[in-house]
Amino acid sequence: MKKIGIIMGSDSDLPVIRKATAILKELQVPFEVHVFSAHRTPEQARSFALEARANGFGVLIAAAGMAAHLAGAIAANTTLPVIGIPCKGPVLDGMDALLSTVQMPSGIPVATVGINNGANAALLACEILSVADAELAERLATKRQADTAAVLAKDAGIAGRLEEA
Ligand code: RP5
Repeated sequence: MKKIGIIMGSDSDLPVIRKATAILKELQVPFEVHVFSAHRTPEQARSFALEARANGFGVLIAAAGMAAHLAGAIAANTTLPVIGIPCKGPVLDGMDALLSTVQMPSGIPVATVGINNGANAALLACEILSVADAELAERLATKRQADTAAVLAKDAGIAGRLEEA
């Protein structure tokens, strides 16, 4: 199976990445995690992207905050699908990173998930890999059913919880 590459701009982005790695572990998808910055370690970020396809990766996830150029910089150096996670920063609540990540020029796409949404980044990466992997597609379908059942259980219990309060 192809690996998923996860790059974060700083180790301060780790709480967001943990949401992604938890899902990849649950779905038994191999992954590798790195700290590379578009600004602080641009050469390492570039090399990783240039070599990613040859190194067995199928999808890349890039998470960064503030002036979040990481996903775009990775996408500029590979034709693998790149998913960007804008991370919430201390000043503009992640809107800075969201716009920096999503507003890519035509020709260099970055599939951008919501602010801090590591879970959706992992799920989308798995969905992309599942196009060529029937077993992963089955695990995704099973997870979707379980997630639906969990919400239905909340529906069944909500009236009782209102009574408790
Ligand atoms: C970005 O700047 C990183 O992705 C992180 O979200 C933000 C702050 O980084 P640190 O100053 O915490 O290392 O490049």
